Amino acid sequence: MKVGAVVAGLALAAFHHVAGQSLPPGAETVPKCTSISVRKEIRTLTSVEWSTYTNAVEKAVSDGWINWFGFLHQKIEKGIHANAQFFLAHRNLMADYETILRGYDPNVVLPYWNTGMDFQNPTASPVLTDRFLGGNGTANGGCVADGLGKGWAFTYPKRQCLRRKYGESRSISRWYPPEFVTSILQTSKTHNEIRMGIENSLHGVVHLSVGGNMNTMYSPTDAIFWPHHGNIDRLYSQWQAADHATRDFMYDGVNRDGSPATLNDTIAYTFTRAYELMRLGYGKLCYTYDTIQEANGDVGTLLSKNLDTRGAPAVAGKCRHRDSSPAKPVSAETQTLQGLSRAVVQKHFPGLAGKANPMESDMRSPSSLHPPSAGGDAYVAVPVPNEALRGKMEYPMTLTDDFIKMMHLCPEEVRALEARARKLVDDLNAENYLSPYMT
Ligand SMILES: [Cu+2]
Repeated sequence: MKVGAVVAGLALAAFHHVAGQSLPPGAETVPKCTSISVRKEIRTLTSVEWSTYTNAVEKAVSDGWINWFGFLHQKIEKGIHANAQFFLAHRNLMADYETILRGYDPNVVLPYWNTGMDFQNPTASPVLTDRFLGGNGTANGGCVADGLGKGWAFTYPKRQCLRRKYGESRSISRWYPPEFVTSILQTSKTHNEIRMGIENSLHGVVHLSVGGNMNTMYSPTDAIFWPHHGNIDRLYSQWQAADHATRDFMYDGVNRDGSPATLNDTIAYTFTRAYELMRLGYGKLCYTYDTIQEANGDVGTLLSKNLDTRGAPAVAGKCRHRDSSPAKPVSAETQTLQGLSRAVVQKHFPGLAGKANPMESDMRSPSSLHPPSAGGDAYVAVPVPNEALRGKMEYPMTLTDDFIKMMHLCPEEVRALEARARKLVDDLNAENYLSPYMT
C-alpha cells in the first residue's frame, strides 16, 4: 500500500484552523488527528488498494460483521433517517466500519462511489460489474453472482443471500446529475437544507433502484451501501469545507422526537455527541476526500490535471496540438458556464455566477477518474460527451411512495425537490446544454 492511501502530515494542511472560529462547548476536547487517510473514488483505486479493501471486507463478511451492521442499521433506522442525525450517524457508522476493516488490514481506506457520474445510465456503470461491486442479482432468484458481494449470505433478518433487483417495481432510468448536486451544494445555507437536498434525492434513488437488500433497512449488507454512503458523506464534507468557519459546527433541524437538534445531542446507538462528529480531521474522523484535497490544491499532483482531453467543443481550423504540450484542460465547471446563459447560472448555480468555490461543485472532470499513472490501472477510458445528447438530459427517477414511507421521509419535501430537479433539467435543455457526463 503506498500512493494516496494514507497521506500523513500533508493532508493536515487541509484542516487549517479557521481564524476566529469559536468552538462549541466540548469540541475543544476532541483531539486533532495525527494522520489522515484520503478516501478516493472507487474507480481510481490502484489494484493493490482495491484488493486491500476487498480482502478485508470479505473477512468482515465471513466473521459476521456485515450481518451485524445490517441488524444495527435496522434497529436504529428511525433515529438516523429523515432527521438531523442523518449525516452524522452515517458518518459515524462508516468510521466504525472502517475501524473494523482495519483490524484485518491497517491499510484499508474506504472508497466512495460518485454515483452522479453514472446518472445517465446507472446500470452501465463499470462500478456495477465484476470488476468492482457486481451487478444485478441473477443467481437463485436474485442473488448477486459477480463482483464484491458475490456469494454473500446473511442470517439477519432471515437466512438469505445478498439480493439486488434493479428498479424493483420500475426501471432504474436516470439518477441525479452532478449539475443538480452542484446546485444543491451552492444553494443550501443550513444543515437541514443540505441534509434534505442530499437525503431526499440521490441518497434515496440509489437505494431504491439497486433494489433487493439496498431497498431495505438492513441495506448495509450490500457492498454498495458503503461506497454509496461514502459519497453522501463526501458531499456533506465538501459543503462544510466550502465555509469552515460557518459550517464546521453548523447543526440544526430536528431530531426524531421533534426536539431541535443541538451539538450536545447523543447520536443514535452511541455515546457520541454531535459535536464530536462535525469536523473531519478530529476525533475518530481521521480522513478526508480526494475532491477536497484537489480543491484545496494541497496535493496538486495526486491526480494529474493534464489528463483532461475533452476540452471545449471542437472548432474548425484550430490546431490544438501544434507542439508536444497537451491542450489546456477545460474544467467541467467552465464547460457548464460556457454552455449556459447568465440567468440560468445565477438561478441554479449562484456559486458559479460569482467567485466559484470548488468545494461547492460536484462538476469534477470525468477524466480525472484516471488513476495516477504511477501504479495506476488506467481503468476508466476518457469519456467524451455525446453531441447527439445535447439538450436531451432526462429527468431523474422519482422515489416511490413505499420507499418514502420506509425511510420516514416527508412526501411533500421529496416531491418539491423532485420538481426542482425537473425544473433544472428543463432550464438546461432549453439552453441546449450538454453535460460532460452524457457520453
Ligand atoms: Cu441509513
